[in-house]
Amino acid sequence: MDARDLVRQARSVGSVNGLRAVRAAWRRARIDAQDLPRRGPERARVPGAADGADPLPGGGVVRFARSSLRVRVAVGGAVFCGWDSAEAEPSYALAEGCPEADTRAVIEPDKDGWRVVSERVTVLVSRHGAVEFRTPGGVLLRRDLPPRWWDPVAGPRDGGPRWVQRSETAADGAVFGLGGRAGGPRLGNGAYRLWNTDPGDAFGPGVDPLYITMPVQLVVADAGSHLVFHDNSFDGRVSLRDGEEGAGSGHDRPGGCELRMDGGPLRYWVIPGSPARILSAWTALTGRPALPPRWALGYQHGRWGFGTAEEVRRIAGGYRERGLPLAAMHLDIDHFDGHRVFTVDKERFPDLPGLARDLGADGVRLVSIIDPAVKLEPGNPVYDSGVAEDVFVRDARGRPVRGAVWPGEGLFPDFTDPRVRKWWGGLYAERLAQGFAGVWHDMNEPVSFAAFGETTLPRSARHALEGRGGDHREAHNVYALAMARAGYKGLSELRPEARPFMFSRSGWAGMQRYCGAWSGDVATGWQGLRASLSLVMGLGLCGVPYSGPDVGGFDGSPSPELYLRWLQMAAYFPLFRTHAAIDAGRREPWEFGPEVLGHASAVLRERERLMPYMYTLAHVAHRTGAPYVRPLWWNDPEDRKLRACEDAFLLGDALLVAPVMEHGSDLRSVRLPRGRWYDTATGEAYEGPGQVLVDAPLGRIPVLARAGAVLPVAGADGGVELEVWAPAAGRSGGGLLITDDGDGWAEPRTERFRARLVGSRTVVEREGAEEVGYVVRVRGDGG
Ligand code: NBV
Repeated sequence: MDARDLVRQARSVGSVNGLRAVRAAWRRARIDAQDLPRRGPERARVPGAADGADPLPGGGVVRFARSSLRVRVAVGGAVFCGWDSAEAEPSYALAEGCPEADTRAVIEPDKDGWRVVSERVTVLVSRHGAVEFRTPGGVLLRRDLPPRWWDPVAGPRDGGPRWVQRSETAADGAVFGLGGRAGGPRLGNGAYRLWNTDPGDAFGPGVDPLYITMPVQLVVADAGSHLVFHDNSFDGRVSLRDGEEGAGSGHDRPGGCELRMDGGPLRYWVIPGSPARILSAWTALTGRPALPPRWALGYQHGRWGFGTAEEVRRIAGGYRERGLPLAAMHLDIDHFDGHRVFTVDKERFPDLPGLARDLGADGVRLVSIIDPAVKLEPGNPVYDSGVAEDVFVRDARGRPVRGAVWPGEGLFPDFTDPRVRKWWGGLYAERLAQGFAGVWHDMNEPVSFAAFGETTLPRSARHALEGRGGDHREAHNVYALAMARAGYKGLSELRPEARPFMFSRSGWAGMQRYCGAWSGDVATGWQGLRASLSLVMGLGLCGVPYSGPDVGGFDGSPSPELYLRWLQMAAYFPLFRTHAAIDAGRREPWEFGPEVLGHASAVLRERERLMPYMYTLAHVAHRTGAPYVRPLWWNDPEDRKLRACEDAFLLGDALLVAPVMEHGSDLRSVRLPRGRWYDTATGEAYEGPGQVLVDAPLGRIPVLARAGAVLPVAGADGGVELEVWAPAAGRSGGGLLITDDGDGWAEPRTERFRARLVGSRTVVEREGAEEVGYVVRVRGDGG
């Protein structure tokens, strides 16, 4: 146990009845000691030599002495590889099962094995089971070496053999993804665990893993980019090693990846292409991101410990009186009755529907926390109905698994059972009746406090896994994903006219179909600010575009400067929410002095002004999987300097945001992608690619606009206007506006604009229309 574990345990023991956490830890250890199948003698296995191949739709199957490999190219260009007869289904990640095979792709003999040629990628399988993915031009994207399994000698075991796969990627490759990681966005040399984990304390960039892990890697290299997804929810470890160019004898040393899994199938998908194509194919496979209601793109304020309805009103009033925009307030577990999920403390919140109505009149929604564990307490209606419906996770001997949670001793619904999801989804009726407009799912890694060992369920705990049956080793990482599915379905059925608004602390590949995510308990400090950018960018590249941090950090008290810098950065994130722990300092913009208040108010107003653009980006993410927040290399993946840049991001196609990440700094060096960029504050033009110094006084962070960009923004009267940045000579530009009713399911309206120079004048046109139809404001030097 390291020091951090000790601190974590001391905290959880201190904060929730220590005895309970000790008991839960013992119980967990005992259950696993009794029931977790022991790892007996094992025998290592490799595929051995190939003895033939058979064609099948989309490719074929190669038969080896001790395994087989199915290669199947799907329509859209994603390639599936399944060893040991692993099929693409069943899968928690795939949105609609396995996509159809691309029947044009066929397997054929090659000099050292077989090859499957498809439009975007050629797959080569060697006689010993190495698999290469090459571009149509023949350049190597990745080479997976023959895998190795450890089979139990005593016959098949639940979960299957452990296995390891080593892979090589381009020497210049950069790796992103693996879910929400604090130490990225670029993932350097090191080991990354695949096991959703509550770090138990506020975290910074050094803490790994966190709440959302995913076996999803986006590899970006000069030769081309690809995404690889190992569809396996077991505990695992990814070790990454940077490549080196021209090392030793002048040859490149490829980048290395080793993936070790504790069980589950060895099956994976490879998606080659540009970053935009990859995200599109990835979200076609695992589901397009849910479209949040429009209000969820506004600024939101949470707090663990508002404590009373009066305090909620006071804070909302504080925003109103100062003319500060506020879209929602988030109630935490302190509004529950004794921390019990789906209840209300009637003394401190006597009339929640009334509160929701009053706030609603000012355009402020209420959002509720939801924890998965249900207090074990006969008489508690949620518990009673859960028992009646038999929804709780049991151990291998059929006894309900008890955990230590906020309300006391609790049981955990088994969301991997469709019956349980249905029951759970129905419970959201209570939240809607209380007037809540959305929900956030917490503690769903899932967490059970423990004085020692892991703070989750025993690995031997049984789960339905859609009727297949299995244990927590397989269900753990998909627990929150399945909970999100239950909540999303429940909300959509209970209130069919509205789009569910939901974000979650934990999740897995495919979670974007149902919800977004937030940072969890990011530490108050400059490192926490940095970690929050890493999380948002990394999640976006894994297909989860809607996320954001606790602005100001979860714990302690940020300095006025740090608070403001955080607010300035997060104003360009999809989820823009301040939130903090019960014992943390204040987070209201007016609590940091008049200077900060003035600047904060400018930030909140700017966010309001950008709403038409943000909402357009929400639709773009929903349609194409492209995240709102993108790395600088998004359109220039071959620019290595951009790949190395971790302190700035693109917001859609039009804006580049360079947050201030250090104390006392009023200047930012900003790396620019190619093309002309305007400082939106001063109008000064810069030419990329390159690095420039841009003023960053306390009142603002550098935000640059791409020349030619057409940005829909809110005008002074609230109507949409077009902010157009003059194209550079000889170039044109454009932009999009996507609008709808702000909620519901009606088809949105899409308008496309083009900007070009006529002489020195910038002219804007709307595609397919005579008139632009909006007030146009030209900025930059071509106006
Ligand atoms: O519900 C209380 C907190 C919540 O405020 C926070 O956002 C979550 O990440 N929750 C964790 C549980 C307790 C954390 C110590």
